[in-house]
Amino acid sequence: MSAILPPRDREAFAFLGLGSNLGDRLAYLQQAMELLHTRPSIRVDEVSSVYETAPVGGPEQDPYLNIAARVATRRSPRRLLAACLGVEQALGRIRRERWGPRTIDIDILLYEDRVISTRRLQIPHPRLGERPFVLIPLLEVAPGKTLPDGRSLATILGGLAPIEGVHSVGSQITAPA
Ligand code: GSY
Repeated sequence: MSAILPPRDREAFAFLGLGSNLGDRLAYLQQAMELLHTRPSIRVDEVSSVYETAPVGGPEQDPYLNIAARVATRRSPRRLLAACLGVEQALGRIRRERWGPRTIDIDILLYEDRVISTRRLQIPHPRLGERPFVLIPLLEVAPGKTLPDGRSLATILGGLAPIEGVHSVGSQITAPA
């Protein structure tokens, strides 16, 4: 029946990248998934397994746990971003320094095949193609996915080999029911 709905009422699929390197990292990732799922018009559909990853950029800091998630949403990209920022705040994220340690980071990586470039929001995420800690979990929840420019995620990841500093620690986050 979705074909007869006007576009603004249809669910879109978006892919999120999440990371945590402060406190109980696993608990923050699980809570982020639960909180997003309770926000209006967001359904967390699938969650990747968890990877422990060496920090990239910023000051010396502890390793991250990273995951990716597929969400179905009736929100616009801008309203989805607002929900992600709200969950970051609820989980005590403090923006002290750029690329510094954080309880939780939630990035919109992809939103359908949309390309958006505003000061506050860039989709696809501008550093997506450079970061194995993003691409590896993302491929689990978006197998076969291509970027709006036609490049496949798998091909981009292949170009980053050899990959170091990304280790699977299993499927420890459950997708909210
Ligand atoms: O961009 C997200 C925050 N972040 C991460 C991260 O999530 N994982 C790793 N391994 N390094 C990072 N550096 C930053 S900033």
